Amino acid sequence: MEKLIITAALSGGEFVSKMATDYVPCTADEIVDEVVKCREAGASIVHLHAKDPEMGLPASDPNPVLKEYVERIKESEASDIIVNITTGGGRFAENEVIEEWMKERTTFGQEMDSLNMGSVNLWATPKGMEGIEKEFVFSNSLGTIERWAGYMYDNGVKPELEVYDTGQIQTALVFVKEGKLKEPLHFQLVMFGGNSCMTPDPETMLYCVRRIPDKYTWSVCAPGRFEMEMGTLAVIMGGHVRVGMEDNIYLEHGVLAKSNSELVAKIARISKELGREIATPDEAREILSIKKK
Ligand code: KMH
Ligand code: ZN
Repeated sequence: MEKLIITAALSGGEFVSKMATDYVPCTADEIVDEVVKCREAGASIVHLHAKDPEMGLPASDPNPVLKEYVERIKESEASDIIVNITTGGGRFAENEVIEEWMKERTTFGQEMDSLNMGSVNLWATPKGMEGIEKEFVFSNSLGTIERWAGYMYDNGVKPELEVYDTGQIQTALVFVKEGKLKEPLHFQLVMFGGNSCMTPDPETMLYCVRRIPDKYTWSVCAPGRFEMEMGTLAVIMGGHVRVGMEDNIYLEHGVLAKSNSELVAKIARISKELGREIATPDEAREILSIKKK
């Protein structure tokens, strides 16, 4: 079986701050340190959000923060890791502002960006933001998806297609036919089981995987307590896995992860025990058809 690509989603946007766990990396130093540790533990991709350095809430001016993270990572011991920057999360700014952010955000030298493939209602309440969940829609219109994919392709950035519900796989396949997405696609199945996302269970994963043509690649991210279970299933089924504090802050029941690298090491250990080796960043580039920048 193809080697396993592990993505470390270090810190997330509004959902994970110091109010949730003291261990979430928030400063540029902490982020770079975590990237190096995650690379050592087996991650070949790191997924980044811009944090404010104090509390770890979303940075109010995210692009300079993200640019600094990328530059610092390129100078670090983990300089070969594939950097994947969010184009979601923290959407509390005006639409025009967000559009400008996203256009500029594809130019920081990263090789991947998340591309959210449809709209969902907010599935949980970020700590400290109680009350917003009833009105907030995580909005990703077809026009937005098309434009943001265009910005990525213009700058040689591969979109990672975040799928929150099964129909969004179909959106991606239609976008290929319409020339708005380029093959080979790479999907990230977001299996949260909140009231607006796919349920983290084997049946749903199988349903999704059967709808993704074999020539494409896929990964699973299961925010919450099913992270390792769904990750293990993906290991067995030939998919790839994303772990990290953006999705899950616990190493095991009641035990907070002190570093993202502990979560990376756990899924790497499970995979190796099951006979599946872990991909290096260059091997991940080969599997995902990413040209090194
Ligand atoms: N927060 C995750 C469930 C993004 O950053 O664009 C999905 C995600 C999306 O990582
Ligand atoms: Zn994210």
